[in-house]
Order: sequence, then structure tokens, then C-alpha cells
Amino acid sequence: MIDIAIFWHKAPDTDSICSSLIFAQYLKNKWYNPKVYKLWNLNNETAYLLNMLNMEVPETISSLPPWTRIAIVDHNEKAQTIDNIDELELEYIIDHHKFSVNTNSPLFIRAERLCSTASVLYKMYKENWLPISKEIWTLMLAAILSDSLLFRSATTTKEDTIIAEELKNITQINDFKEFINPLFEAKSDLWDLDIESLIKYDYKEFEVAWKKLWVWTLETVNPSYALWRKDEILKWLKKIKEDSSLEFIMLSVVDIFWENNTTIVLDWIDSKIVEEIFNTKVENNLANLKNRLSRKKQVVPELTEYFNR
Ligand SMILES: [Mn+2]
Repeated sequence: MIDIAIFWHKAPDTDSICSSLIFAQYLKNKWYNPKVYKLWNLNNETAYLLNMLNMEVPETISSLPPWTRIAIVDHNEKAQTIDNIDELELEYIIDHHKFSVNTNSPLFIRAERLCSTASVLYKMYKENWLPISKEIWTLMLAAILSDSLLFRSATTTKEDTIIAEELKNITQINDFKEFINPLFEAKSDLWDLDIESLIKYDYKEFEVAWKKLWVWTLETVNPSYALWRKDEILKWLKKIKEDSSLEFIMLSVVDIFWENNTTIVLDWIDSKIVEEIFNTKVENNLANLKNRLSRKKQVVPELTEYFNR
């Protein structure tokens, strides 16, 4: 019988999915019988990875029966998780983001300031002397390389690079670039996406001082795929901002090869905010945020501070 459900955040990235699968194995070692679900479709990068490793794609859900015991991975904000979270028994949070969670009962929380949730899980396995299969080692490495954008992101720590070196020895994947580039390419393959899927590829909703902010990041080796559809994107941003009563919305197109962030900004109100916070100019709805590759470290903290004022 399944006794605990594990899932990752809406609009998932590779770290969140790998980490859910890695944590499922961890809980099995602790005599649980977990099942991993997804709340959203996989992006092309993760689909490519699971296919490469011959791993099953988890079933999609939007809610679970009341009192189901759950573990949430790579997120902790209500806006990003399963719809009926308040009816469920939250037992575990494994994460590496800022915290804004209120819980009704005691639970296990493990979060560290590392580049990926997979790095946190690597340490948990080591500390507990748990056995790990080759597949799980590979998922860990993929998640670390993906979330750190091959160590280019400002979230990367010394510890992450040491963990990656240890994983290199174990997996015998010696050329990180050769291993991760096809994944980055797969993620950047946005031609066939309709505009709604494109802009919802990796959005995150935040609530600051009762205001709703949506911050998108589209990591790609081909930023032109998104930028040449700017007008269509702006129409959607407008619609979403109105429909969801948002205070602020932005979409960062992050060039992971040249390490540059071009952000699409909707209106003059948002433009003023972006200009003030990031010390830049918005022209034709575009702002150059330079090498701000990391949403969690170089974008969200500034926004949070601004809206808390
Ligand atoms: Mn992550």
C-alpha cells in the first residue's frame, strides 16, 4: 500500500523532478512505500533525461484525498504546490529556496543553501549510509548540473562542486559539458510550443505583503525563440496579470550559453519597478538584467525587499 505521496512544484524543472525521484528512493530505504506524482507536464529537458535513463514518467494529479501523507520537494510556497495542500498531512519538505510556510503540525524539514535540492539529498544519503543505484547517482548529477547551469549560476557553492566531483568518480561521467549540453538543447527546443505553454514553462508565483507576483524564467541556449515572439508574449502577460489580479509580472529569457538575462516587462508600472530595483532601463518592453541568471538569488530577493517596503 502506498503510504506517502511525493511531488514537486508546478511548472517543474529538472532538479525538482530528479529530487522527487531521488527522495522516493530515500524513503523506500526508510521503510516507506512512496509514490511520486507530478502536478504539471515535464519540460523537454527533463523528458529527455527520463527517456535517456529509461525511467517512467509519473502520473499527473491536481489534488489528493484528504489526510494523504505527503512530502514536497524543491519548493515550500503554497502558491506553487498542490491545490488542496491544507487538507493533506505534510510530513517532509526538502528544499533549497527561501521559506514562507506555515504548518499545522510538526514535520521534517531539510533545506540548505546549495545550488540544487539534489545536493541536499546527496548529503542526506551520505549521512544515513544509504545504498544508491547508478540511476539515482545520475539523477543527482543531472540535477546539480542543470540547476547550477553547469556551475554558472550564482547559487553554486564550493560544496556543490565537491559533490559533483564525487558524483563524477561514481558515475564515470567525466565530461560534464558533453553530458548536460543535449539536455540544455532539449530544454531550448521551444519551436513547437504554443505561446501559453511557452510562457508557463517555468513560472513561479510569490506572495509578498499580500501582493501576488509572477516571475518567469525561461532558460535557453536559443533566446531568439522566445524574443521574436515578444508581442504575442506581451498579450498573454497582460491577460494573466488581469485574470489573476497580479501586482507584478515579468518574464526573464536567460541565455545560459552567453550568461545574459533579457527580461520582458509588461507595462509602465512594472517598468518603473524593474528600472528601480535592477538599475536598468526598459526599452520596447525589454530590460537587460545582465548576468542575473538565478531567480532565487538575484531576482526574487530584490523584488521581495521592494514589495515589503
Ligand atoms: Mn531546485
